[in-house]
Amino acid sequence: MKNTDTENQFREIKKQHACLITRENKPVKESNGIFNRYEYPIVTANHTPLHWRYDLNPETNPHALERIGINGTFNAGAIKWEDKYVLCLRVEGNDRKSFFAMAESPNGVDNFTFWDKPCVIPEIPENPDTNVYDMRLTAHEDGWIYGVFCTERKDPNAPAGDTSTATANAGIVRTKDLINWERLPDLISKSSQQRNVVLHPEFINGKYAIYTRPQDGFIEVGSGGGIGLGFITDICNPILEDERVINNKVYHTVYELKNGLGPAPIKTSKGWLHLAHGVRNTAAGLRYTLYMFMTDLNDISKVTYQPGGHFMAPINGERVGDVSNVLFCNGWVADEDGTVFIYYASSDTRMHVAVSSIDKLLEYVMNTPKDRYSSAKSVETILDLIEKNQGLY
Ligand code: M1P
Repeated sequence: MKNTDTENQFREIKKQHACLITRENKPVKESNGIFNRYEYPIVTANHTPLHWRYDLNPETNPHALERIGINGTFNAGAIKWEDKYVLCLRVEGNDRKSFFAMAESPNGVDNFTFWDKPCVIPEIPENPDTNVYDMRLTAHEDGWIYGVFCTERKDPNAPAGDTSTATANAGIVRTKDLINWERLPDLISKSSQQRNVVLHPEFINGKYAIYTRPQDGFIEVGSGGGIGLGFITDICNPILEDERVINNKVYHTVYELKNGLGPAPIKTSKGWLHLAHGVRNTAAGLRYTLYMFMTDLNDISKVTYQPGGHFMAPINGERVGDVSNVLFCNGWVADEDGTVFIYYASSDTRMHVAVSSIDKLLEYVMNTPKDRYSSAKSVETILDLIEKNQGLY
């Protein structure tokens, strides 16, 4: 192929990429009043920079072939940084390895552009990570921004021939500029497996408070599976103390099998707002939905409100992807005017945004009826509302 043909191909590829990443995103009309979804996913594999994927030199890539494939961009941590909405995405390559990369938007809903290079996360030399994913970003009152993520390694005790069994633990990094990351030791806890670990933004009695999700096996939760809370005296020697489950899995709810905290909670005048995922089993496999709860400002282990059922569940195209029927959220941003940008991923494939406000989320969490754990009680709850609405319909 002539160089000019290749150059034309690259020109076209660049044009399409530019169109995609600058596409305007608008809220969809349908809404339950609590939040608004947006028309398009905000970050997909196709949004990743072309210079990560293509050898852009026509001499060495005469057929303009993609050299490094990206499979998905999902489960992003989020933070407002220098007036930009910044996501720390889990980017998964075609080789199945996940890594972190930052993308920023001027308005929180579109025009997400990746930073020039993926994040370089230092490894622990004596125990390197095989796969890293799902970073939660917390701007802590100690002045650092922490990233707590899942680090996965082959289980050293897996029987010979078992190439799947893994161990998961919480890796911890911190930064002052979102570019240079300092790796701290991994979380030291009694549980053999930890995922969905999230640092609370404030000290509690002079200690770091950290939400956990202990479980017995990599897949099987066993006696674990709920959202735990524990404390760390020295973040540079992160030994988990006094871990206890504060929000448990419950039979026949949307968090029947397991649950895990999403992003770090948002402080409001009424309590700490939490967004989490709940998992239940179905004939079609696991279903991940998002739910909310609130904890007490003076006692963060005390759940004060928890609406029944899911807050968000996968709909339409969100249902389908590499791991279908999954919504997962580990990043949100609360603006000073009360707007809340909820960054959620669908089916381990792509990122979306839904927009709400602190007022609406408080109203939702404090006034949505609780799960009363039986069909008869659910009917009673509806009858109560019908009664209240007499003369209004
Ligand atoms: O595939 C769905 C999710 O499964 C895991 O979540 P959890 O630890 O709660 O089971 C994670 O691998 C997560 O990244 C993934 O989205």
